[in-house]
Amino acid sequence: MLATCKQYINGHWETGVTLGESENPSDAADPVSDFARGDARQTDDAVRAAAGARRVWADSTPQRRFDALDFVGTEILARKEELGRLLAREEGKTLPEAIGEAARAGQIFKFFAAEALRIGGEKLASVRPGIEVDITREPVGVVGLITPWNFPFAIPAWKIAPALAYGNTVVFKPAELVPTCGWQLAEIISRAGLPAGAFNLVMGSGRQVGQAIVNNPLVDAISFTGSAAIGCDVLKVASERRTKVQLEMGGKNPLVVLEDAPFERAVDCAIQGAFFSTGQRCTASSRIIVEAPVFDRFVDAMRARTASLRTGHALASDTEIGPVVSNEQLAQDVRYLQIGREEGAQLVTGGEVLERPTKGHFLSPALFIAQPQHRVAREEIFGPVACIIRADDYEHALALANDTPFGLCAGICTRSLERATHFKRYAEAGMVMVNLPTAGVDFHVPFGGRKGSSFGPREQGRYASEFYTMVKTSYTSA
Ligand code: TXE
Repeated sequence: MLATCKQYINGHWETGVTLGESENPSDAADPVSDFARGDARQTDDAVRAAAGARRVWADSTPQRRFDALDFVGTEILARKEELGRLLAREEGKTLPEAIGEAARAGQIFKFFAAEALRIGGEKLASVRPGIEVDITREPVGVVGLITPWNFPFAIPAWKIAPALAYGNTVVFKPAELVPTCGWQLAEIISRAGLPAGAFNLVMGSGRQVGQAIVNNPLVDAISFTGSAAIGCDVLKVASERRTKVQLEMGGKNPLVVLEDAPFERAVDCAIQGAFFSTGQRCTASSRIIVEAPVFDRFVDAMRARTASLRTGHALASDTEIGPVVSNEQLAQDVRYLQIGREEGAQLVTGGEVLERPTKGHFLSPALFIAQPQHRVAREEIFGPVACIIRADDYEHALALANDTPFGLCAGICTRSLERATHFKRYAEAGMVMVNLPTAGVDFHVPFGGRKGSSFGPREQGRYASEFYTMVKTSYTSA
């Protein structure tokens, strides 16, 4: 049975201008939903509704915001198994990963429910006599939230929850590949007691709906996660209009493995970081940089572990690696496998398109030995494809780790406190992991990168207030 998913505009469920069908990447015979695809006009309606609700939501009490967000978090946590199943069907991550992500979304709403109670300010004495200075934080206004397909609950949650907690109104556009998850989240939020227009869901193509959010002058801030190319387009329009903007755009994250690393743990970190969630994570460890003395042994261990990973239907209990999200993404992965071979990277194992009992986009995890200049070692592939690169020593490994246009996350496996401390200091990334996979972060601390990976204030944790609020300085003379 297909769920029919409508848009949510100004407190009403609305059909779109066309109907789309959301597919199950594990099984073409099991479509997930029919969903309403909106257009620019409907997006403008949603933005106007959000603008109309600005004042009432900005003036709402912290208690009201807490209650709404806490309601959403509580329901998501109570339904995490069911929501995880939907996520696994629509996006293709394995069921345990999907349930974990649903739970994460619930935790994020809970976290920001409490943050709504903690919005504070500062009071300072003026340098002039008889004057007091107050520094307060106010909502930005209407925020446009544009999200990718790879974390269809968690990424929307970490944008929607702080937006509402800090008193903004929202126009949310999920990625076209995962509308059902976006709709499901909206359906829960629609029952949370928000005023009409405070939260709106529009669905459809990036070119129509996404672009209409970005172009609308009533939108005061845009938070985007997706590809670098679209992120740059969003930035251009936003900067012309002087709209506040926050971009998360992926990575090519290094995991450095030193000679003194706890060996099995380093292999676990590399396998987990490179291939889990089918490698479709912006924090995936796609460049595994290994010090020469352990290089051959590490390659052998990785070959054996990679080849033993079970790829299959996201809902099957023995699956470790789910399908690639779509045919287009599979084609991109296969194209990069071809590019890797043509440029002389050595395929160690995997990279085969697999047949399974159901018709899905299955690719066995692929491991290359690559040179740093190979495209497979420089460009974000966003699939189960990783490179191992040899480093002469630690200094060389650090230089290789930093030799990338991206800067989201960087990891190191070592027993040396000195090396770990040095790496934490000199890795050119927004996040650093020591003896941990590059993927897998906490929800209560900042998330974001440097260089080509991110632009604007950090997401998540209390640092989210930098983006979702504006500072006001008031002077009072009694
Ligand atoms: O991303 P897009 P896609 C990378 C990854 C992947 C590639 C393409 O390499 O293979 O991007 O994925 C909306 N104005 N990442 O096509 O197109 C779009 O509808 C406004 C890495 O999914 O950037 C969706 O909601 N919005 C990344 C969102 O932008 C537009 C995660 C992202 O879509 C738009 C996802 C426009 N002109 C993809 N065009 C990561 N690193 O986390 C599209 N959109």
